[in-house]
Amino acid sequence: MNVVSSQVTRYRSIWISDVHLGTRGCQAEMLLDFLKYTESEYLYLVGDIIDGWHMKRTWYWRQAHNDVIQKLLRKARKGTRLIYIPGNHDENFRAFCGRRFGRMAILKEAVHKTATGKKFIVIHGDQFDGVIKYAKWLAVLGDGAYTWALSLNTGLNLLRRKLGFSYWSLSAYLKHKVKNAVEYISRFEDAVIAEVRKKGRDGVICGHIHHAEIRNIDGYWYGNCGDWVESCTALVEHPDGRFEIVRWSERQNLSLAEKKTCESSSSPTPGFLKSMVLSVRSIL
Ligand SMILES: [Mn+2]
Repeated sequence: MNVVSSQVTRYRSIWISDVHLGTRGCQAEMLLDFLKYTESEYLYLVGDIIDGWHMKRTWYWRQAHNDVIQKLLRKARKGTRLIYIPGNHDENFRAFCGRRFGRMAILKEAVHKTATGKKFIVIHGDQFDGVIKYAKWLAVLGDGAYTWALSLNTGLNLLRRKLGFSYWSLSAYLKHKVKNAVEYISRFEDAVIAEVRKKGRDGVICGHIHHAEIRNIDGYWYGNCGDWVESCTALVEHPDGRFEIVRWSERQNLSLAEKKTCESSSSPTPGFLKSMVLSVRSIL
């Protein structure tokens, strides 16, 4: 049945994020299938892999969730360079940033050098929630205020947590503002790109907002690897340096070797809006 995925595809690099293991919404079987039929030199886990927040409230864990972790570790043992960048839902792992476990590195932020020599920042993206929250002032106050908002976001959320409040997140905010989802996504992207520009890199790869996309923003490369709750998407780099979004559920459903390549698309379409609504509905 799975004509397309009946053989292993080799990529140079793969990025996955927002798997949310430990929640009912996690599409663990779909991810297992993806991991089974793909190989890569680099495999980046771009945050929110295990949903520690959710598990503190409700315990939900299935064999398939174990299998995902075992499969990832086995890939590392067999030679894949596994790089784990914790997100806000698995922030407990941030305490281990800078450590290495065999071939798996845990980093706060990585720089990926592409096959064509470009340098892309790899980051989860929750760092920018604060920037979006205060976006209106920041436009007025400028660059110093931007840096201030970034650190304020981290500090405020640390305090909120100590006081027993939940994290203020873009995802949760979007959930209540679905009508403005498109505008907020573009604000998120702008905030991320501002950081890339500041750091003098060529582009960025992130997750967090559960919306896979490849775009060119003001001459900078923006890639988001999506999620494994609704869309089942991964970002991949081919050996020749081409990037593509792989939509695994679509691949499974497609007959013959018809490949859906997600080209850069900046204009929101009804289909996009529908998937956005579906996606934000599922964000915890
Ligand atoms: Mn997140």
